[in-house]
Amino acid sequence: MKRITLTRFLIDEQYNRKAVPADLRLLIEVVSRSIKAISTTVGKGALAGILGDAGSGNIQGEAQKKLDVIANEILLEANEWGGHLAAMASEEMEGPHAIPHRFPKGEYLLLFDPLDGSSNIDVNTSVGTIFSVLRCPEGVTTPTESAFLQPGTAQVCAGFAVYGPSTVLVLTLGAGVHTFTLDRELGGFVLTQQHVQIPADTQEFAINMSNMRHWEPPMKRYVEEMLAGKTGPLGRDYNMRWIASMVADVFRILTRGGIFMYPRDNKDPSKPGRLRLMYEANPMAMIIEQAGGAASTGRERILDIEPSALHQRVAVILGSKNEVERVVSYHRVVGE
Ligand code: AFP
Repeated sequence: MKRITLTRFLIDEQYNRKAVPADLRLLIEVVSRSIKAISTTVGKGALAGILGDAGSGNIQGEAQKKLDVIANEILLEANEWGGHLAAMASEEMEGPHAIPHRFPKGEYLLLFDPLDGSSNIDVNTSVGTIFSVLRCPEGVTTPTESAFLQPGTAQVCAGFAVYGPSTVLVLTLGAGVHTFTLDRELGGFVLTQQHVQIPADTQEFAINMSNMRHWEPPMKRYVEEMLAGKTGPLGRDYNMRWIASMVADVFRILTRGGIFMYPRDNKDPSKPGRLRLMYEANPMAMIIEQAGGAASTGRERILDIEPSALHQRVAVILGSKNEVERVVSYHRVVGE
């Protein structure tokens, strides 16, 4: 395949397909440069004295890793001066980050989980960055939290990076899912897959089984049926993978199919799930649907959820369409 850089791809989308306005193209280029910087930093590991806890906590009440804070800073500093953003929001910050008055503002809102899977960073397992782009509501010059509270269907762009054996950027602008691999010699992203399609069926599931006793009946039923294998009601054997980095599990599903589940559990009734809607579930749901998959809470399409808070959590069941639809059907069974 002729080597097409991310820049070339985006310019083609802008001029030939009219799929991406210039400001959005610039925003994506800046985010991709931030991802390169995070990839380089993550790659240094113990050599840079950046592993371990930062000694601080985030809005979620979780201990921050040094790299959580570093990745967040990289994204803020790279994106605040370019003139294409009205504000930013991050898993690592309580409220929106306003664009300093000395810089020009734009029409987009950028949301991100700067380092997803950070509990894996100290054990050298793949981590990543997840981002989502919304339009700032008309007439809003100083976006507060409410400006961000738009359903996932309002996203104009979604993407994530996996910092694995190679660094891969997965991107959708609403017309398919494409992947770009970082060429460290070139210093840029090169198109490696266009119009990714997820197989509708799968024999591979991803879930943290240690929570099984806390799940609701429909989830217990589904996992027990998969564990029953060929002689069970689903009539086939299943394999299991759980990397505990959503970016790595989702990238595998984009590559070979599968179903990823972080369901609602009764461990903490105040939390309807572990994953955050605005900067984890929504961007991943847009990507999965654009690749022909499905993404649900079990009871509703994730992209249709009307958000009520920037850091709200949600149950996530996403991946191969036919398997997700089976799980959703189990949640419709009365009394389950
Ligand atoms: P961290 O960023 O705190 O490591 O959480 C990662 C994550 O949000 C998501 O990437 C994983 O799929 C999920 O949590 C793993 O959760 P468990 O540690 O409960 O398996």
